[in-house]
Amino acid sequence: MRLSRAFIPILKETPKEAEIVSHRLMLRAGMIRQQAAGIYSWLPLGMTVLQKIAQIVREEQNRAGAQEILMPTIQPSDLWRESGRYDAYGPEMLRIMDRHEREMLYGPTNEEMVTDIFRSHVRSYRALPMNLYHIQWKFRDEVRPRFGVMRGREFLMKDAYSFDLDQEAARKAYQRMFVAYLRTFARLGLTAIPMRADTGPIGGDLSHEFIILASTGESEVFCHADILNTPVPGADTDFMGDLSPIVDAWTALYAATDEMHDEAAFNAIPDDKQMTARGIEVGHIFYFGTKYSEPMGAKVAGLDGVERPVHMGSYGIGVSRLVGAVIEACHDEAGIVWPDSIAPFDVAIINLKAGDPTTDAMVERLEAQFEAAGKSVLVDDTDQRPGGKFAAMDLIGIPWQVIVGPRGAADGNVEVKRRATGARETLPETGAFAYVTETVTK
Ligand code: 5CA
Repeated sequence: MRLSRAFIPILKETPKEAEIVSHRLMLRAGMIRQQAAGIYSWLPLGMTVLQKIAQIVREEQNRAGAQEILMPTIQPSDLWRESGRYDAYGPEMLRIMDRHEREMLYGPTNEEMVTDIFRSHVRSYRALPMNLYHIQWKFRDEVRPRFGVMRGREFLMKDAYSFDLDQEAARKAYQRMFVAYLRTFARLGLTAIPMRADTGPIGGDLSHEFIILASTGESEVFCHADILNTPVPGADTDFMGDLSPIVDAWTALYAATDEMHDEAAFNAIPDDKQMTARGIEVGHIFYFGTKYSEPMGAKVAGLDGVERPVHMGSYGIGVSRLVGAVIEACHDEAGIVWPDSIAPFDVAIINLKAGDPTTDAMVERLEAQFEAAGKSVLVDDTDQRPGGKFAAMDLIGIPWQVIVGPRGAADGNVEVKRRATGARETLPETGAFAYVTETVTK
């Protein structure tokens, strides 16, 4: 992609309405545009990152045995009357009347709808365990949408729903998602800590929030400092095997959000290991048993032929919130520092003298070499001053910059800069590709 053709509307000034760094940087880098309070358009750079995050979430859900579906954003109110949540949900729910005066709503979550799908098609324990997920827009009419995409009204969520015969099997389903979440957030370059959490309007009595630590986080959290050293499970994890050792290792040490905080338990931690911090909730998992299956009649026959309400859990990840959360965790004074796994481009090639036959030819060779290896490349072919080019590339945070200037090009050299560390190397043109690709972690 050529920067001269790319739609990346970079802002020179710092937008005044943005209170936190991720919101400021997303606006300055031209990733999003606000259309109404808490409602955003995603411009090309933002859209690419959003899709990359969604893809990692999807791969880890599939690895854990969940199956992808797509439910609509608009739901009929009848389902929510069956569960009793239509009135209980209150003004956060956006209620819509269609032309036949049927009450509809823009889904804030999908427990009712997925329970309806399940009850219409599944009758026997033989179909279990089952986990269905989708990645779909939600609407919650938040009292105070703020911090850009971090607390929006319309936002993209991955929500998965597990179905099991009994509580014991449902606990295993919960563990599978717990472990999938640890892997997902690690692949996004984040350390997310599972913390005992309140269940709110979703219900149930077992729940963990996955929290990343950031000074701008909305929740106050408390944990044992050593929890940050717990190992993340590998790609070879057997999700149908016993995951208790992994879950136990992550839950043995104290970690709780303020709603679940137990002062006495926290004080029992040695003083130098007591950690109080602010955090961003990037995921939330729930086990709620038969809360929806019982009133909605979602039953399965067990081995004994007797029908019982199915045991359920639900598992959310804030996909659009994660774009902001990653920036909160990965930035410096100059701008965003994308983790390699979700960067909008893998490599930026900066032509310091666009129009010069030597630099142009070198840029084209490098671009072809990276693209042939499946790397996405943004070529800065504009005629801006070098200072402006460097500032723009630092702002949008592409992990590698390959700088092609007329002097270096005359000697066959380029400069390679790692955005995260600022480290620069002068290399022969033929060495740049190997240097970058051998350091990129996918
Ligand atoms: N049905 C359950 C699990 S699927 C559920 O809705 N859980 S939730 O309410 O905790 O939301 C799941 C995740 O969505 C949260 O952890 C958070 O990361 C994200 N989220 C929730 N509200 C917002 C919002 N207003 N803006 C952006 N992301 C949000």
